[in-house]
Amino acid sequence: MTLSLYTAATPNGYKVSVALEEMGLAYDVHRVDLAAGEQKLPAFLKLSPNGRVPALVDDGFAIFESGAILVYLAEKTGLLIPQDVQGRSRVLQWLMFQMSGIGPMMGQANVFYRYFPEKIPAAIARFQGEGRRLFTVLDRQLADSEYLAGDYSIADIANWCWVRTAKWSGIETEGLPNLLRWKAAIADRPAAQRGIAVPEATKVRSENDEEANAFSSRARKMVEMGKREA
Ligand SMILES: N[C@@H](CCC(=O)N[C@@H](CS)C(=O)NCC(=O)O)C(=O)O
Repeated sequence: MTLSLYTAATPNGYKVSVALEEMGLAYDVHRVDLAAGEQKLPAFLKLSPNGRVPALVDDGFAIFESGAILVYLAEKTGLLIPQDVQGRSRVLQWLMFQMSGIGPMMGQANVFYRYFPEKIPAAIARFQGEGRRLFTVLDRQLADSEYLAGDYSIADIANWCWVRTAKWSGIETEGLPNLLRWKAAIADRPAAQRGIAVPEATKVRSENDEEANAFSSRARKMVEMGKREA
């Protein structure tokens, strides 16, 4: 397969680069400049109709939505997903949990806590509180198993890429020992380290440094663009 990844340095983008690295697949990287609005250009909308990264193109076949991309790659390679129906279902359950819960809640926590010019305490509390609640669900699951759904899988990759950025969303991970153990174990994986360096090496952002401020202003621009689109 000839794989082209359209991505940016974001949790949803990292999910795909981490999976590609774990699977040992070769791929080209096309960086999409979100602050410049490249994700809304007609050419990109042909690959990703929602105007968001990531998108993957496999021999001319385009896939959008990071969860669907992970399933596509896992099915095509037979890696990072069990082959039996129930094992597969377990992985999909925790993948859906990330796609419908962790991602949207942490994403909105970022918007209201970091980027929105008006600070709306009730909105910040709601999204951070919901994020923390979802973290406790992961922590309970990880009390009895090393990974979320049997062996290390695309479900772990999807959740980890968001959980590792908890600080940026202002969500506490203290008091969740199983979650922290799992987070550290995945961070030690060489493929995970390579994946989060695509398209560029970043660190979990801290509040005060220059990079964080530059990132916030880019993200604010994106929020503004989103408002104009709505
Ligand atoms: N559900 C989508 C969400 C994708 C998404 O929100 N991508 C963000 C980056 S993490 C993006 O492209 N933002 C740019 C924008 O909103 O214009 C997925 O998982 O692929």
